[in-house]
Amino acid sequence: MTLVMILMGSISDEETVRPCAELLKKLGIPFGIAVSSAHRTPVRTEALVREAEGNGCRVFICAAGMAAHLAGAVAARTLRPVIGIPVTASSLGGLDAVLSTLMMPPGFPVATLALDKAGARNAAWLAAQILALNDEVLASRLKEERAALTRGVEEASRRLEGTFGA
Ligand code: RP5
Repeated sequence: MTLVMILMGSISDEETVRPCAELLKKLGIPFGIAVSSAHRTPVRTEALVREAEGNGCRVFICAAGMAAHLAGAVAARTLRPVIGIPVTASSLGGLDAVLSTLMMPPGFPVATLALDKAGARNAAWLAAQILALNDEVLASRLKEERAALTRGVEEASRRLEGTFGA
C-alpha cells in the first residue's frame, strides 16, 4: 500500500524533497518515492502513475525545477490530487518552476506550494490533511503536530524574553 507517491524530476532534487519524505515517515504514512522526468522519461512517468494508483496511491507529490512540468504531466494522467513543489534550479531563481507548476489549464489543477524545502514540508502536511479527512488516527496525529508547532513558538518567545526581557 502506497498512500502517497513522491516523484522528483532529477536526483538533484533529493535534498529539497527530503523534508517531505521525513514528515510523511514521522506521521506513519506509507509512501513511495522515485525519480522521473516529464521530459526525459515521459513513458516512465506514465508507468509510475499507473503503478502507484494500482498500489492505492491517494495523493501525488511532484517536485521539479526549471521548466517544471512533472506535476502537470502527472495531473494529466490521474484524477487523484496532485501537489507540486517548485524547485530552485536555474539562474531564474525558481520563478520559472513556480510558474510552470502553477499555471495549469482548467480541469488539471496542481496544488502549487512554496519553493524548495518550505514547499516540501507543506506538501507532506497537505497530503496528510487530505488523507486525514478519512482517517481519525492521522487527524489526531496532525493535531498533536500542530500543538507542537504552537508550543515551539511559545517556548522560543519565553527564551527570548528570558534573555532580553526586563
Ligand atoms: C528539472 O531540472 C529537475 O527537476 C531539476 O530540478 C532540474 C535540473 O535537473 P538536473 O540537470 O540536475 O538533472 O528537470
